[in-house]
Amino acid sequence: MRITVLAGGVGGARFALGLRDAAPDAAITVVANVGDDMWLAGVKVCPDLDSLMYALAGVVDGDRGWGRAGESERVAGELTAYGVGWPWFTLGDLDLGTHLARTALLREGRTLTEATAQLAARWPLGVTLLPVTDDEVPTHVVTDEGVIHFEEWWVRTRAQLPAQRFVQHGAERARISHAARAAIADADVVLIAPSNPVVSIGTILGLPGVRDALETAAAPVVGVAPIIGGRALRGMAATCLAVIGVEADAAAVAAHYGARSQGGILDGWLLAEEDEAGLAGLRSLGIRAEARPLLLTPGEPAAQVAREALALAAAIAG
Ligand code: FO1
Repeated sequence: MRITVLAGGVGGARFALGLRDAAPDAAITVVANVGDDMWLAGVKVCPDLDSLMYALAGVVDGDRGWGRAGESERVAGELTAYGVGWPWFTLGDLDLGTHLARTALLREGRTLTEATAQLAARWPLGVTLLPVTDDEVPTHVVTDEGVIHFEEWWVRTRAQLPAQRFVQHGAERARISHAARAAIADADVVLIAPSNPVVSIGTILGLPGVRDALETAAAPVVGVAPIIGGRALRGMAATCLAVIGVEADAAAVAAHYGARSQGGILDGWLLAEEDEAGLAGLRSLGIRAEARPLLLTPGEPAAQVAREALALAAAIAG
């Protein structure tokens, strides 16, 4: 069975690990957000691709969900001393190895897709990891103090600087990659991971060609709520949802993604039992919604969430 997952970084990684456990014989492709990507201190940093790669490789810093376990920060200290890069955005020594390797491959003319494949080949990830596009489409945040890169808003201000809107810089000239489009078109199941619905999933959907690929996909498209009981699973989904005027609610996110029969992207949606009040409304929108335990505690719970998503997809396909 071919499964394609649209995912961001930290939340997406937990779901991808559960899916790999739940469907060990499936051909899984993870299509990752690239809106957090940036050039920093001369190297190309891809936070979501790296969180997914490190988590699937079993080498991620488990407490933070990003960067490498057992990391050191000797080079970062030198960069800060030279006034290069962002002192508040820590590039660990091992992590810099990834960024240097990626930068070298890109400078040799490889696409981000090709560079990602070479980096990922170092470990037995058990899935294919793809950027959603080979184009550079950084997410910028329009704030009261000017336009800044998403990572500056997210990390330096902890998303506390009031944001007026998010802008996918250069999206109009970008396109979904051939590999990502094929991964959606050829899938037996397409899953939307419980990643940030605005700056991870939203920025994937905002790339030209992605919505079209989902609308024409033969596979059922099933999403997993990133919010349980009004609390964002990871990161600051609630803050980001407020910026775009969507309620921080599991059913509201599904309604925002929309039913595929109504021009949106979803056939099915899993929300947590504490949010089951939203089921009827989603079903009336044409989204097959079910309430299930959604906590992505590593191991069996995360695998169970993935199994439930696959079961809903099978029911829809059936
Ligand atoms: N997040 C932080 O809160 N502080 C950091 O210093 C930081 C550094 C960093 C370096 C590489 C990388 O891939 C991710 C990093 N992150 C850091 C996490 C990053 O902001 C998040 O992974 C995503 O971009 C948000 O979804």
